[in-house]
Amino acid sequence: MKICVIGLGYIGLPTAAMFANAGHQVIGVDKKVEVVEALNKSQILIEENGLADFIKKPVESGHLVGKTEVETADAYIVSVPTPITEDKTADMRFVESATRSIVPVLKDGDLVILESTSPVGTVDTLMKPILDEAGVNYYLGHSPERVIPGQILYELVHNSRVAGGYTPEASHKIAELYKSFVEGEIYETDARTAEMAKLSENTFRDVNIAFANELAKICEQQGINVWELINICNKHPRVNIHQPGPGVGGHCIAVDPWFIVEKEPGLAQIINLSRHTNDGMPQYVANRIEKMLGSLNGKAITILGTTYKPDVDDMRESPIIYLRKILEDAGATVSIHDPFVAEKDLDKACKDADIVVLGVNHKQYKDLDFKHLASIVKQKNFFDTRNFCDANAAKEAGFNYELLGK
Ligand code: SAJ
Repeated sequence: MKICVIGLGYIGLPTAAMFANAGHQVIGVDKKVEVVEALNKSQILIEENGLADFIKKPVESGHLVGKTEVETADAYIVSVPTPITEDKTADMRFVESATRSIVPVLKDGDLVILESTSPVGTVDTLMKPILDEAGVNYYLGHSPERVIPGQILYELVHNSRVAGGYTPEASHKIAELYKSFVEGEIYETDARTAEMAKLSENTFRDVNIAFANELAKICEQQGINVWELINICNKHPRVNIHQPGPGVGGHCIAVDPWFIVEKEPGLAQIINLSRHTNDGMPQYVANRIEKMLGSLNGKAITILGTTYKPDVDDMRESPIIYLRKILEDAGATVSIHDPFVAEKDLDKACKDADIVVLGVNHKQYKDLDFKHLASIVKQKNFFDTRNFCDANAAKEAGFNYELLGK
């Protein structure tokens, strides 16, 4: 088939490459000229394991071509961002404009699939009325991506997938198309269920993390180590408590629950509270740091890691950005070390620090040389928000080591 993938970001580009490697003719469309030009030179501007190599073959064989405009195809896949606005509602402008760009080229029998995570009703109340303007018979539905950054190429193939059609025929056509590369189960349902399924999966994780964060606070008051507690609870065959931390980042889990709250604010109460709990964690961490230092004003604070999670270069909605702002607003000087996106020289970042804070559990921080660190910093204070560093090594080197949730 000829497939037009609209939006060449973290999801669109790997998906386009998957279809192209499976033998389809794929046009990857992005309005950013630099993204398209890079693709046509077999280059990528984002970091994702294996992706740089994965696009080479289809680009060289002509199966994957980058363009800035949508062109006629048999299937259109919309994978554009659905960011959140200031008032915590979905900004659907990109989905709307991508959908409009399909109208002039849409013909009988074509398939249009929304991949972007969207509020319930996007397919039937936003996309369908626009596409109907073409006056042709087409198939429409939602097949949300469920892949985790860092393992996108593996999960695109092996995860199960939802094919949520506006009609059962559309669900079936969507399922057939993804069978080109998906080895997991493809579950056919309607579009609204598919939209809600995607939001519910990420919300489950957000609520679970909020629970873990609440336990962390309770454990601190009750003289319990939350990490040990969760480890013990998770040995129960039906318990799976997630990990506490300095907050929830990324463009998915920190955003998607709001799309449910937006539709049903009166009903989505646990969901709403969980979002606020997780968003409150940077402030909570800042308070712990303040307790360790006596005050924040005039202090030099080094944070290790600033991406939204370990071993990726993605900073979207990272709680560390908020933590930094809170600390700076209180008069501290903050320096950030991150092997992926910030200062890469650890000595330089930690020199003369009053406290070093582990913000992200990047692999590089697993074996921190605390003895060496002790010779660089001004005060030997260390705060671990992830239960990741070697507490004994830190203490042996003379650090006052404290842990979130203990
Ligand atoms: N986090 C915790 N505690 C945990 C797990 C995560 O604090 O126990 C934090 C992380 O540090 C990070 C944030 O949550 O800041 C989100 O990270 P993540 O690894 O949980 O998830 P994402 O945002 O990278 O990817 C999620 C995945 N969803 C689920 O696992 C249900 C992925 O499968 C989705 O495809 C993706 O959202 C998406 O695009 O929606």
